Amino acid sequence: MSATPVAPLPDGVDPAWLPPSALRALGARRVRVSGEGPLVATVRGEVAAATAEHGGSLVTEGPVDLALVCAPGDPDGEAFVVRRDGTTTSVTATGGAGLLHGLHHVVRLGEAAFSGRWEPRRHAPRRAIRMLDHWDNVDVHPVMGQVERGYAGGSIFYADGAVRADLGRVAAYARLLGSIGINRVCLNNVNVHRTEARLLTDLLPDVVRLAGVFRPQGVRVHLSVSFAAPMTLGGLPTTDPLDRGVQEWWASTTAAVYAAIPDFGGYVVKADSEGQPGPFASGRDHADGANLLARALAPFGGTVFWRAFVYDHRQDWRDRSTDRARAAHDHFTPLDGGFDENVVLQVKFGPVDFQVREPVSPVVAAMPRTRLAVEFQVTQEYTGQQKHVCYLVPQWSEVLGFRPHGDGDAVAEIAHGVVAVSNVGDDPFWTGHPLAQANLFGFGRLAWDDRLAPEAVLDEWIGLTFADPAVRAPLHEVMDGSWLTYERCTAPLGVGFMVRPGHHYGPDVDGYEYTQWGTYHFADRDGVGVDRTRATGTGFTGQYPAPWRDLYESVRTCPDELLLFFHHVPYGHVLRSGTTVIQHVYDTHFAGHEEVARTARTWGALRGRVPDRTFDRVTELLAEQLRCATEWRDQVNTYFWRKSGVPDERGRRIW
Ligand code: GCV
Repeated sequence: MSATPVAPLPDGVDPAWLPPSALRALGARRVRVSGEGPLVATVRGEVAAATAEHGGSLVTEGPVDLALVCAPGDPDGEAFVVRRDGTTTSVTATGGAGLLHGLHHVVRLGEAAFSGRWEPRRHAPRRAIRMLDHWDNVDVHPVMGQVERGYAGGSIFYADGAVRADLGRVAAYARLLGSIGINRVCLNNVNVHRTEARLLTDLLPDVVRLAGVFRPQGVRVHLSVSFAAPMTLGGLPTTDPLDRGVQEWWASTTAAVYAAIPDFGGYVVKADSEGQPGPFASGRDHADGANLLARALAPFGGTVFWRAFVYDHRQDWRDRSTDRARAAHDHFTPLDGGFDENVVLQVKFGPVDFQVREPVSPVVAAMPRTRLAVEFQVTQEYTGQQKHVCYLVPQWSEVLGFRPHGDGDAVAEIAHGVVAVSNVGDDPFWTGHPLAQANLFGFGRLAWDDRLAPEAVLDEWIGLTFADPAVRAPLHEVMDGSWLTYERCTAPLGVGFMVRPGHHYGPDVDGYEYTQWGTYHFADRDGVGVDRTRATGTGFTGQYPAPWRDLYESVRTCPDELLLFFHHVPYGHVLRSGTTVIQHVYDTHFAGHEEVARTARTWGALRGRVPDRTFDRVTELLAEQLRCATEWRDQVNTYFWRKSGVPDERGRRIW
């Protein structure tokens, strides 16, 4: 009966949502764990540690309060059944992963798992692919740092130009991921630089070590690979996906990976995007490119995650016919049906780039013969960079619940997987902002079951993370609405960006207006917004099926929050809410600022109720958030007042 000891938390590292107190209810019980296998050993290790801490016992016979049973059946099963008979709670699963998920279900329930009577209930993930991508570099990149768009310090995987010798921190991270049901992790940046490309070949032994740390938590590892690898690593004269030599190179390289890591998950590829190499160089399309890798992976059960983030990043701002929002649909929908079974097309949730508000990507509804994964950003590139409180689960929940055909399946039902860019680094709090841990937790929970309410997910996170029940209500006040507050503070009505080019932090209304990146707002003295209609604009609305193609097309039916994404309107245009666009800009920016100030006051009352260092870190960051909200308010309001000449009807101060 083997037990894998719980990885000790390295000194000074925050326990996130698994402090010892989170396992108190379970740890105070008599518990039996039945079954064998590496993940059952993980469960047994968890129970041994919790019972040692809280006075319960791990027993092999006699009556128990909790029976965790791995029964014969599908060993890869992730589902579990939880029931209560008399005074015994039991979790039954056929696979070690299912048992681990069941254990953490009991942990989340706390005392409620051991009281009352309830019907047996089966829990199963709503989708098999629940993945986190790390944009970590082995080396420190001169512009992007070690973790591209990382706001929590350096990489937990790499230091000093190599995989870390001590993977204790990674083991603690794997435990956190296992507890929320994440089952795949990609270990390196999709922008694959020279050293990182070698993770596939001569640095593979280090990837083997990382895979060994994730495995006991049911997490398979993946690598981002460069499409140019046959040339850069293999010395071949071409990367052409139809070239026999290239195919053989990928086949033999992949076979070597699987010889070392039999449960390797597969590849992630950013091709022909923002300077990354791809099949276009050989005159081939993205199905040719993706299938090349898919065929190398197929004999081993591997998957290629092929990103749909392909657009012209060298656009001329004068050119009004090119619309970045159209790009993924234009490139990929003609290829529907042409991808192999083990290709997953990874589509950013919106058509542009992880903005605080975007419509759902039209690609999701347009490729019924392709396996799709929807990609989110847990890392807060455009949503406050983990300096600001921004609980993003409501945004993801809204996206997953969106029905592209009006009725019929929601995004959550269409997508085979959900993927997100991780927000973790070597910061003692993991995520820089301690409250950003809730986004990581929430992503896992929503990936498992998109029907969970964001407030309920937050409630779980608060209950596990903080021992004092009195913090629950104030934390909901601080976090529940923080995404909408962030939206009010920043670019209005879905128009996006208005951030400083490069680092993407803080306001800069015209920052991207005359750049090559295709992200414009077109504000002039009369109005603002991007005309993406079929009638007079770029025709992007036509990429949606009914009813959205028509609802978005008309200013009368377009949802307010997306109005400027789809339309260029005069400042005096009256929104469905009854207010004018210009007044909405003023009102939301004043309101957003006040909400941040209120958040800071609510948080201030938590001194002594949360750990001091958490309190201090959040307090410090809220001061920065308020400074930033002031800057956003004053710059955006002043910009639009100067452009439009329309004063605030409430006479508030604009500069
Ligand atoms: C990894 C945005 C980010 C880039 C990122 C890219 C992507 O453009 O700013 O840093 O590159 O998305 O998703 O590939």
